Amino acid sequence: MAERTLAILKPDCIRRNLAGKVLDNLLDAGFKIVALKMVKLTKETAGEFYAVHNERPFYNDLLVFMTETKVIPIILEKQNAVTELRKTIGATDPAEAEDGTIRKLYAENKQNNIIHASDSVENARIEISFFFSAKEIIENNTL
Ligand code: 3AN
Repeated sequence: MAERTLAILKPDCIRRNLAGKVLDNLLDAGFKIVALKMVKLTKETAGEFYAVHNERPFYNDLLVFMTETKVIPIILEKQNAVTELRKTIGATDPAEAEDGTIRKLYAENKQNNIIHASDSVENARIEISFFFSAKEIIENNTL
């Protein structure tokens, strides 16, 4: 089975009506969508998701931002999906992102950077089960 990773289309992506363009970009890059939904994070759930950053100066602003609108978590599948998705989205700071990456194309700044992607295979597994139950992950994409 190809590797899986988790992406989240963030509130700036939703608010600016860029979800379709970003999904197109991901599909063009060869990712398969395994599962996708739209959910509203609360301060508590966003805080749990970003717990590793809870000492950082931007933590509170990040929680406010991530709870502004619903977000779209997506399980993506591809060979080397974790590394490939990080390459496809580009650096955290869009000013440093490579040309053609999603963040270079659409992100405004380090906070409003359109999309989240898991940073390791282990975190991908944890983040996938944070958002999706086994029942929501359809194994046969031809169904
Ligand atoms: P990435 O999303 O590229 O993995 P992380 O995990 O370092 O980046 O940061 C998580 C999120 O926190 C980022 N996507 C961004 O929204 C926010 N963030 C990271 N660094 C900063 C910063 N210096 N100022 C404001 N927000 C930040």
